[in-house]
Amino acid sequence: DYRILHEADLRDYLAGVPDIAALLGGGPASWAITEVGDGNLNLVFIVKGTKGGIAVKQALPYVRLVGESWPLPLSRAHYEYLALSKQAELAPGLVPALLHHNKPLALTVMELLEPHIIMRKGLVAATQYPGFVDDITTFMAQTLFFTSDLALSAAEKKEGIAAFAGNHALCKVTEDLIFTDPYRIAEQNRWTAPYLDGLAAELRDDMDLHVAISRLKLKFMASPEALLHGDLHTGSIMVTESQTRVIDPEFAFYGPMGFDVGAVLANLLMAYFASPGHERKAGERAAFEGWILETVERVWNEFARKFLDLWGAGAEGDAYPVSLFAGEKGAARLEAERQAYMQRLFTDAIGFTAAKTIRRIFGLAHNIDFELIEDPRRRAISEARAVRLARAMMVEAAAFPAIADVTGAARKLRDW
Ligand code: SR1
Ligand code: MG
Repeated sequence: DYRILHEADLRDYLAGVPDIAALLGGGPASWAITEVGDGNLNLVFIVKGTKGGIAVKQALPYVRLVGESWPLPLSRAHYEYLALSKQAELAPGLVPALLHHNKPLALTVMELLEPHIIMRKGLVAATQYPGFVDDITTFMAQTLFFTSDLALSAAEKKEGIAAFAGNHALCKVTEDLIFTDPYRIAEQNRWTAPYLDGLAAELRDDMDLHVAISRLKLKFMASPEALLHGDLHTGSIMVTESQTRVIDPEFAFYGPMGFDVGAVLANLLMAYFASPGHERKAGERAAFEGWILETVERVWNEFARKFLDLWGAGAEGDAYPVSLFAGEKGAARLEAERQAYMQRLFTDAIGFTAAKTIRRIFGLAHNIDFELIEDPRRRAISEARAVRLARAMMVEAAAFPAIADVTGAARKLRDW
């Protein structure tokens, strides 16, 4: 029954869904319908009636950014719906409310987030979000911990993996666009030429980097640690100064936790490196850049603290059986092991942060943090600094044992 819904079809469709029609109010003819999707994949409509508004997302059978030559399964809309349902249960209030889902139409109706904006746009405008760290770290700690073997029985965990296993076409997009194409000649790659031509060639010839990105790719493909959002960049987060809502989990699958954490860190760091290229009011630049780096540090530190608190609060997953860590000796050993686990997760997150940065500068899908810097020379300077840090984080991971080492290196590159 799938068909692409244009404005008139959508109006008729919604008129036939009593709860939604009642929520909107007035007659269908009075509803204002606008297509506002500016992402890479889908249609997004805002519908406003006399009483209320909704957001409607419909998957297209192809990649919107490229066109019909690149087909993409509609099933991603259902995986997104499943992931949003799970996230709403684990991190209530941090995702939009689900109002209606039609699997054959690959269509989901959600709460209209107003006056929220896409966080990336706010960061380009140097807006600070005081509640962001608390919200995003709660979202990540809750969704990652409670879908992992630390909290679930082996059977529950394997059922979770199976429920999302069919979303492999979306995983393949990530495997190609993040972990492979930026490091080879690929038709869809682009970068700020001619300034970054040399750096692009360096990356294609850097075998240490190729080994590092391939290890990360393997980790992404073969480590079903938890249910990931799968695309947790600042374009998948809507904010006001006091509220945060995570949207768009269509890339959800069971993968390595560090991939989601790295997505958040990478996009904050890119906002930091892009900042010198944007017009800022006097005093605003230093304040914003200071806030961004402090936010990078707090995202890791508060995520790690919340994750460890959940683990320490009597978790009953099948990994680390309580019976193996009895008594004082066991408790001390388990505590040391938890610290070691977080250190491994940090190392993963740092690698994925680097991978997520390089793909936005040399791959197909770029971000407005850099793209809105009009002067290509200034843009290239910002991008090259971000790539220098990313390359070091990927290849010399031992030089970044703590998050302060990342922000310290970012600061040095910013002033270079
Ligand atoms: C072809 S899709 C390109 C990118 O858009 C999405 O937001 C994901 O980040 C994907 O890699
Ligand atoms: Mg998206």
